[in-house]
Amino acid sequence: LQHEALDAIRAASTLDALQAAKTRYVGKSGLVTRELGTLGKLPPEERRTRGAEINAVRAAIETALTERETTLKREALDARLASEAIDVTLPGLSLPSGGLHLITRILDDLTGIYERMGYAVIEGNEVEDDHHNFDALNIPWYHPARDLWDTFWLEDGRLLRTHTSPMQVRYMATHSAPLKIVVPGKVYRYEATDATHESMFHQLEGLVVGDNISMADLKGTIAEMARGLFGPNSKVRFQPSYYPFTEPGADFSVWWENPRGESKWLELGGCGMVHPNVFRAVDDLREAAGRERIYEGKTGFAFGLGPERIAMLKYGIPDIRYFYANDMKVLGQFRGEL
Ligand code: FA5
Repeated sequence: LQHEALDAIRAASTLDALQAAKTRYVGKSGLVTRELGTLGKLPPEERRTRGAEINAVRAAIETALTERETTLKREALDARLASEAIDVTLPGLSLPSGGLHLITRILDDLTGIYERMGYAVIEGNEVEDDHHNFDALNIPWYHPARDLWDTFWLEDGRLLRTHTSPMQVRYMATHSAPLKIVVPGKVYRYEATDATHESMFHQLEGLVVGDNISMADLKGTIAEMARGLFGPNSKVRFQPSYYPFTEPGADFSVWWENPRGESKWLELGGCGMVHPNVFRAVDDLREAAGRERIYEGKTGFAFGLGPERIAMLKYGIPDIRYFYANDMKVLGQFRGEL
């Protein structure tokens, strides 16, 4: 019996198997325990020697059990230590790092240039109403210029702003002059996309209102922005244009030389002197809200430009749709640029 038990103990390769062997031989109703139970039936002189014999067997089995248990436990621990070992000399995994989107960087650059000229940076809402996006900007519903801004209408009659100009109206309705603000943000147009047109893009609106503000101030401001964006030798050109909310209105371009030595006039956006009808509409809104009419008789200029345009020319990006296709191969090239 002792040989059989010791063999079984040696063969136990897991703690569970060892426990089974323990139960079989020295458990409550194990084989050795049962032998002890038979002692009572023996004559007293045999009982002593037989008892001593069985106890010796039992002790040998228990010693073997304890030893085997220690060995198995140490093996399990060794295996775990080996599998969980960390090699601190291996090089670490590098995590991919994020970066600001190219357009975010251009907008940050632009607002930085204007902040240094004393402008406040304001953000507006992308869901607008007809009145602020059109009527108050001197574009009544029957005005043909509405066709210039194809619109995404919402079911409740509101719309996605087609330009950042409604913030001119919103800001003046609640703030007094003199003022200098720029408004960066997303705008939406219901148009077919192509290499130079997206249905979602960005604008930076500028508005300055005070006394005796002139077209010369506007030109000087745009020239200063161009120097900030494209360097000290950049040149600006204004061409007459039409916007219902300006009189007169103009488009402005900058002379742009890229690092490859190419140069051309790059049209950046629209601008002009704020139309008296816009000031009147703002005063109407102020009056309706119980505020003073303060804008009639003021002068001011406004401009609106597209940062995607700037990025395309500055970095030679041939298609505006690259910006929002979320292709990391494209976007990743511009991390750390500017
Ligand atoms: C406007 O939206 C006027 N609100 C700008 C303005 C403000 C004029 C204040 C006068 C005073 P326009 O529709 O031209 O104007 O758009 C201005 C600029 O936005 C364009 O010069 C161009 O750079 C950009 N832009 C216009 N449409 C798109 C388009 N579909 N995709 C990308 N950029 C566009």
